[in-house]
Amino acid sequence: MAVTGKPPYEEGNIFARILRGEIPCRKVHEDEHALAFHDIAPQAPVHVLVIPKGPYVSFADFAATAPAEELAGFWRAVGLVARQLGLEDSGYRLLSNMGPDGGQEVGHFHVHLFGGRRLGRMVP
Ligand code: DGP
Repeated sequence: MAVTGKPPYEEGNIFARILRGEIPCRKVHEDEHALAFHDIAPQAPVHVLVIPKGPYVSFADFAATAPAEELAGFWRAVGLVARQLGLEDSGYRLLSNMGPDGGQEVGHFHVHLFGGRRLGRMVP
């Protein structure tokens, strides 16, 4: 039988350090459930990362284990950030890399928000 359960959360990951204020970030938004800041290596004119405040390793971890209030608060913040950045009319793209095959590099769940130009087609 497959072993399931919560994957270990590494407290030293870069986004945990940003949340603790140990590393600076260019903050876009912060509330009870989420922090949003500009990506250090932007891939589009607007490239913002939105992260939950809780210790979730990945999307799978967040989706499976976060309380409903945190899930709702986080996704509401994502929408709020997009609106705040003025992207709602022109549109934008949300992306979350999950695990090794998904190309996830930082072990704290995050959503990339891209916008500011007509984005190319998604290529797997
Ligand atoms: P991912 O591959 O989905 O885990 O993306 C991680 C993103 O995090 C990547 O686009 C670069 C960004 N990043 C890495 N280190 C830092 C940092 O110290 N500050 C900021 N603002 N972004 C970072």
